[in-house]
Amino acid sequence: MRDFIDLRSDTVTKPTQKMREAMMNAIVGDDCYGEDPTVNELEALAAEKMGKESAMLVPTGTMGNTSALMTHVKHGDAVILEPDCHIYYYERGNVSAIAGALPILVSGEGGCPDPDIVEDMLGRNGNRPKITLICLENTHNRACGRTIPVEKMKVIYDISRKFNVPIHLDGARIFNASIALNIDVKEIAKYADSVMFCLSKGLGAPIGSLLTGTAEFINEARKARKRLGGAMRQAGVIASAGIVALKEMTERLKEDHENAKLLADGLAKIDKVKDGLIRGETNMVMINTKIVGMKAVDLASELNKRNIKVSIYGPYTIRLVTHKDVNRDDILYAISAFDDIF
Ligand code: TLP
Repeated sequence: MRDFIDLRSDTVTKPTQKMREAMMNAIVGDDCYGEDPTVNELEALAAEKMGKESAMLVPTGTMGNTSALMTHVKHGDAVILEPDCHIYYYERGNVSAIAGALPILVSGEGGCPDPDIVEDMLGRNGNRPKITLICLENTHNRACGRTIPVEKMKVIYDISRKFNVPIHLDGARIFNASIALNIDVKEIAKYADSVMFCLSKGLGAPIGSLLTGTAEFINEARKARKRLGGAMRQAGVIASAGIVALKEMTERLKEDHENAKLLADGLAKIDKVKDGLIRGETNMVMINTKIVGMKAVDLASELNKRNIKVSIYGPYTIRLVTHKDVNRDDILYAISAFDDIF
């Protein structure tokens, strides 16, 4: 019997040998005194990559987003969010419970809030809870890893400038977006005031995300991180793997995208599956299992019997994510497993 193929998420990726060696040899200091040279190096590299002044290492993407929310908004303010975005859907109510803000949900095509509605909401800011932040997500997880084209980000950015409201980008997978859109990450990041991105997903690092923005913003965000208990000490052990991730693992994401395409193309050839197939441009494939005639949990269980793990994304949705620890061969096997089930 072959080993399990884990397509639940790119978060399951294990650190590379080079990351493990970097972690073992990392030069460290107390980061709360700003004295960890490896953290400082990673933060400088991250800021430079995003085209921002400054960056802050946090253990998780959720803490990066939460620190950003706490820094951008005051209690009683309102935040525009797309209803399926990670901050609203998964982060346990941090926008209200921690940042004290009222979520204003704005849907739109491909996981991007509709610009016309955003403009309308901001135009009526006088007699409603004051909207002081717009959140975007690129790539968008629950929209099957879809990218938001930069032209669309620019439209929302221009609206935000008109009303003087900042944008926070959950760019957990911004490098996937940059590869798929074939542009530098800076070209995406420039349409947001703050950007969070993760090292621990497709880039393969074991731990770590970065929040980037102006120096003033990041100085404030460091206080939020402290309140959340995320100010670490010899965090260079984590940062060292992150440096390897940023320097060496971004370009290879195109392999993950090719494998997702291979998977989707293979599934599209299976009659019962093809109509339920949801495709993105990056490393995710979803299946609407209702169309396929099954509950998500039942399809996941059939796949599990064939040593394939997938995520259940709703009663009738499963998600499959490609990443560095699955190869072409694994994908071909996964297609054959679907073939076997149907
Ligand atoms: N996403 C995870 C799960 O939480 C769903 C996954 O498997 O995809 N923003 C986005 C867009 C994310 O997809 C995630 C994690 C996060 C933020 C949070 O990152 P962590 O897990 O590091 O807190």
